[in-house]
Amino acid sequence: MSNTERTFIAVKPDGVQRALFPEVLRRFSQKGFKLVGIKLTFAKEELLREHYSDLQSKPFFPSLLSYMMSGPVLATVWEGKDVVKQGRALLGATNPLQSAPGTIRGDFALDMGRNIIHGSDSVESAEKEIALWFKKDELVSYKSEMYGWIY
Ligand code: RTP
Repeated sequence: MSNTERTFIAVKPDGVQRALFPEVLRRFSQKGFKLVGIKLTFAKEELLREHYSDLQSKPFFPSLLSYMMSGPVLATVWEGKDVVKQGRALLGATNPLQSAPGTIRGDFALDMGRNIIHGSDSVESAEKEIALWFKKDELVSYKSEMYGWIY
């Protein structure tokens, strides 16, 4: 794993409406990750169908789509060592009933259908999701002095 690994993290509409996005940005930044892309956007149905293509046959798929289109999403890309796995750990389990206190879902969510945040589950999904949500020129490369302290 290189220190330039990237992941896609999206604060879902409930997380934006509940003003939890500063907390998400704080947790990822303070863990040591570098923000390389960010935008507030209304997700289009076509994009969400692609993003959640593996869930299309699930009974909750239509409600998942309406939830994700119910308000703006804060789409972000983070960079750093093992960021995909570390990001999933910061999020906590998908079902808030199983997400440990101290994780984002464990601290702020009660319901699987309102679980605040999405994070890529593998390096491959991260690459696919980043390309789906961001244009290349919306991602920023820059040197962060904090890396000298963290690694
Ligand atoms: P995410 O993609 O949002 O990070 O979640 P995940 O990988 O941890 O979970 P996944 O199985 O991919 O599910 C995607 C999102 O669908 C909603 N969901 N609802 N039984 C249900 O009602 C149900 N199961 C999943 C959740 O919002 C979940 O995050």
